[in-house]
Amino acid sequence: MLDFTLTPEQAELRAQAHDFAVNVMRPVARHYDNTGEWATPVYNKAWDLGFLQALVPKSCGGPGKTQVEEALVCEELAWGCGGLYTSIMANGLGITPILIAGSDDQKKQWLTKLVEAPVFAAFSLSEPNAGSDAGGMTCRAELKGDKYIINGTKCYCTNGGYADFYTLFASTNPDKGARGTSCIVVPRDTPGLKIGKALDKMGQRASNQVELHFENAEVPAANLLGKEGMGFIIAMKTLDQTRAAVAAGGVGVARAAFEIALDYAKTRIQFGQPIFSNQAISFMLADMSKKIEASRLLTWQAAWMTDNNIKNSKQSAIAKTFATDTAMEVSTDAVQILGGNGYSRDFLVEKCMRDAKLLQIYEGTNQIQRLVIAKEIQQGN
Ligand code: COS
Repeated sequence: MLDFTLTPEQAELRAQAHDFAVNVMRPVARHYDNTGEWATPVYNKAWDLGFLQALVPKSCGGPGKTQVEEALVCEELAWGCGGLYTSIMANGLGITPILIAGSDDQKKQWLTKLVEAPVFAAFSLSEPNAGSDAGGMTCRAELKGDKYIINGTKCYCTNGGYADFYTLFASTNPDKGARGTSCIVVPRDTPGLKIGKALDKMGQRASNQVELHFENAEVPAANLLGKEGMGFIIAMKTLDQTRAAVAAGGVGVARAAFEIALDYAKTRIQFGQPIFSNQAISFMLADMSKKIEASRLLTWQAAWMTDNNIKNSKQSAIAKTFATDTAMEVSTDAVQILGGNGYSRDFLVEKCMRDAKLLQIYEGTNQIQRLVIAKEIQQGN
């Protein structure tokens, strides 16, 4: 059976997210983009509506949304503001290792926090010398008695400056490379954990990415997720699941830019007619629309596969690459269609273009996605 119809509940959820994007995000998007401040009032409201904790299962008191539902919400949030969207979406990324590998007790311990208050979790994998080569990490977690002693540096940790806890990937056995990594939940108030300076970014300036410095930071051994040595697999499985939400972000940013460009093309008069009447412009818009529709279908497919426990490494990498490349292309073309206006801060398309760029980089660069796709097709998947 193949059916693209949303259930009434899903349609309602999408409408609610769109409403939030229109009334809460858009009015302040410029402010947070200019200042880079942490948008507490926006996130509090996102929590009231259940978006911040969307993936927390019902068994832990959360909304228990599916990945398809998360994708519906994320498209609207990214339409509202690429930076604010990232902070909300990355909470799902932060908790997914716990959803995948946490025991029932660990799920209750960590995930109920997100239900009780607008709390952030942060996924911490990248290091200064281990970004795309995630298996090459050097951050070390040594088991001593009933504690892990952690030393090393992490970087680009989204929400890291404001998170209550981190799902940290560290090496528990450096001799075993990727197979020697483990995932450990680290509370923010752990002595020996220092939060570094926030990255000053080109776009998505409302989102927060920091370095984390560990100096003999001690956490209980009970915070290990799954077994020692499973960390790399947990990270890969997490990214398979969460890349659909990034793809959805690509669809949202692209749609935001497209709508402005379409409206402009229909109303901007040159040579006595709307510029849409020029095939050079209308064909650009047709291509933009084509790519957005395709991106959304790929996004839904990747999310649906996660919801149905079907391995989707290839499909989620395809969706992430296609949709975020689309966001970059569409927003760049939107700036072109608006000309000088597009380059000015009076219109949102320049912000969409800056925001789109990060989507092609985070949660695995689009070059890494192509590597994943190539490996998968080589294996006949
Ligand atoms: N699901 C389950 N297991 C997986 C997997 C997946 N999606 N992908 C890889 N694995 C397993 C492999 O099967 C292999 O297992 P064995 O040790 O039993 O053979 C192991 O993990 C290592 O896999 P592989 O050899 O493919 O690892 P590589 O070091 O070649 O790296 C890439 C693979 C490049 C895909 C990985 O390092 C990666 O995804 N990098 C990008 C990381 C990223 O997204 N960073 C952004 C952080 S979030 S902001």
